Amino acid sequence: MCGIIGYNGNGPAVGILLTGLEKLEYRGYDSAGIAVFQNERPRVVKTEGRLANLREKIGTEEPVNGSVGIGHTRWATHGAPTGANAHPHQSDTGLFTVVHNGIIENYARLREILTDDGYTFTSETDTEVIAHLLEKYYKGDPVQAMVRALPLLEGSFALGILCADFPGKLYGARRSSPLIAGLAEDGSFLASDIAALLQYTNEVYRFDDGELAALGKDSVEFFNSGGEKVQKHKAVVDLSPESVEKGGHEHFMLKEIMEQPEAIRNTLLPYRDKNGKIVIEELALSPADIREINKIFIVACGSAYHAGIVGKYVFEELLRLSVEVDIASEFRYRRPILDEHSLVIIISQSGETADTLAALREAKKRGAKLLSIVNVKGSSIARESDMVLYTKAGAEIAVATTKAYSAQLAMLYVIGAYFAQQLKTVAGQALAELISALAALPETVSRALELSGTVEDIAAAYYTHDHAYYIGRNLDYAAALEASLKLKEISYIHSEAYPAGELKHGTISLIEEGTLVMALCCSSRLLLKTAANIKEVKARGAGVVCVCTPDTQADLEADRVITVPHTHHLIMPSVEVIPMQLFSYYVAKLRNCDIDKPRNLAKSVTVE
Ligand code: F1P
Repeated sequence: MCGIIGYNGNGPAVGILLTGLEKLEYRGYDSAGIAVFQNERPRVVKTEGRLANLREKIGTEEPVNGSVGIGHTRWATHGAPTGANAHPHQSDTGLFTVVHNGIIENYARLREILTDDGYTFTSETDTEVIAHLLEKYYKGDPVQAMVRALPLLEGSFALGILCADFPGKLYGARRSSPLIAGLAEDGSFLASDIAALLQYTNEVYRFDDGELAALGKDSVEFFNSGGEKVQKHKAVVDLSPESVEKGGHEHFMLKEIMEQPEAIRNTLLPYRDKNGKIVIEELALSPADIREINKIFIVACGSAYHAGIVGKYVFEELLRLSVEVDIASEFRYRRPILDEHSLVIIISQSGETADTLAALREAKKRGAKLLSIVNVKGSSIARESDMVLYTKAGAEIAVATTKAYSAQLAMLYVIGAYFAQQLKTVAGQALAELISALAALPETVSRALELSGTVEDIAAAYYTHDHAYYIGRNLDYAAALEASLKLKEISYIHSEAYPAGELKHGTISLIEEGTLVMALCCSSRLLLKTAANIKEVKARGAGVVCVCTPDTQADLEADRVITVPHTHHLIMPSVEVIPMQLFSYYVAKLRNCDIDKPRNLAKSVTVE
């Protein structure tokens, strides 16, 4: 939520800040602003709406000159997305200028105290208290002002700060929200995410929780929360500048859909040895440790949660172990029953999702074993986990995830197959079949992507609908959850996913002439059951699109059929979700939606 950029160098800051914000716009895009030191005073330009509005505003005003500045793209939490609430925010005298990502939970109380102290507020944001607090505690040293002011804040923050007394410096601080610093030939940088820095450097310093930094034109100094200097090591990020560009595609989402075979291939690659066995060197679990696990919890949010539901079906079938899947924001507050025999698997693309991180901490407190599946190296969840397995989806920019979800599924299959191998819960031949289907998955997904044209035609037939219902049983249902979320988040069509057998317990009352039902029918074991449910909705006038395999095609009474390649039944979700992602994409395109940046959403949800 919200993107932060900071620059201190010799070049013109305004262009660098705006280009950086472009790369971070996926994090929030309801308003934007910059502050640049001009004649030794920070000059602020901000406006509601997309970054394009800010560019336009800057273009019509007197040129913003200067080579030190901060910028922000916002996802509103406190106060509507207006120009007044856009960041940066300044303290009363303009001494401190601040951009913030996160939430200050005790801001109302702090605002009262600061108002009593005589400070005036010009916005409804929680952020403004930070600027005033810094001014209140300032005695000539901005780092010391941070040391005194920041512990008074409850909640989360990543901050970019300018102090008018030090026009040659830029300051940063972090608690729970992501922040990195970089040093390149052209100057020093602060950013929420490496995407904004890749064109300058791929070597970054990651702020640990509680750390502060002061950035000069060619220096980055780190301090702990007490203001003592700390030595930091640079981390090298394995991403190219091109990986955060569209590469000829109209949208990042389509590019990322097309990159799925590679994302899956790269994710699977390290884990299959030459004898066709699964090896996971990063797992600090002996066969005896694995045998001691009596329950698995999978905890995540959004699409990562949907990947977890696939994981439940896969693990229960392969391991005959009970698996609970929970939404992180529920899990963290429901006092889950965990002990040292529980394995908690945390799934997160960004590794920064606030609820998922809090769920991880809760599980840790209760003594469970912790294994995380994360896409972003060095992210908070990765750093706080006992064991981390990295998906190798590369940078994902479109807010609606596709390739990261597919990579998460691939990783869950690897874990399932590995545990089954260690626990000997699956016969050798059956396990070998699963592992070889897994090895062939990138190729199978490539073939599913060839259905793009067929799916585009079907999207053209249904894109005007206002409602859609996705149905399926077992793993088809797990895939339906993700398929339905994709449609609603990018096309704004109301969509729900139901277990096919459950529809008649209420929701079928909504089916009427022409209602769109997407039926996922890739499980041959349950085909006849789902086929009967399709008949039920057809009898009530629904238009039905079926996703099936060559073996499950017969017996389906559908208006349109999408036939995907067949693979091992446990990994069918990875294949059937492909045309569903494409369907959502083409529907959203026909409805002229902002596909990569759907309204009200943000890619990295760092608030509760
Ligand atoms: C979870 C998630 C994503 C979704 C969107 C909002 O994020 O729900 O699945 O696509 O970007 O956040 P994460 O924990 O997997 O980063």
